[in-house]
Amino acid sequence: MLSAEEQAHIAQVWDLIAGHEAPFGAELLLRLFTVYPSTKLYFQHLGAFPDEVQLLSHGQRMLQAVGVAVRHLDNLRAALRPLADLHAHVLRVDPANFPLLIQCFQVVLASHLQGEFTVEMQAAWDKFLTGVAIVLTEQHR
Ligand code: HNI
Repeated sequence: MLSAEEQAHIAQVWDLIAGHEAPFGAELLLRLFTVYPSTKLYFQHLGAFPDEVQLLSHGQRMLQAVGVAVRHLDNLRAALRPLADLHAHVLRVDPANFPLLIQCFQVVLASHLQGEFTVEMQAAWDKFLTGVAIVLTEQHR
């Protein structure tokens, strides 16, 4: 459960991302694939080195889903149900990958927002993204 203050931190940071989902998402994926190459296993259909167009396109879809989550903080499970089914049953993404993505997400935020990205904002985003990851992985077997 997120406090009112945590919700405000999430909304404040999201306001800076909204409208720029594609470039933020592409940078996130580039960091994820570069820092943790094992994550590329799930994206083999994109080839060994996904190009900018692929990164922008998938990055945008991923960040748009984060935007949906931001708008449904009180009801993440219902809002993300189709995506949870996809990741757990179809893509079968190992839950161990999610903390790697969360770490890269925070680095993207910190590198863009610099001093504006306070420790309280990082704590709120960590909690929020962990909540999203729990929903996307809890059906994994
Ligand atoms: Ni994820 C597809 C959102 C974590 C591997 N993923 C999607 C789609 C969205 C999405 C949206 C597109 C769905 C569709 O087309 O209907 N993924 C998210 C979110 C997170 C996340 C919000 C975490 C916050 N995904 C991960 C992780 C991995 C991952 C950690 C693996 C390392 N996702 C995939 C793969 C696909 C995917 C693989 C399919 C890609 C494709 O090209 O079809």
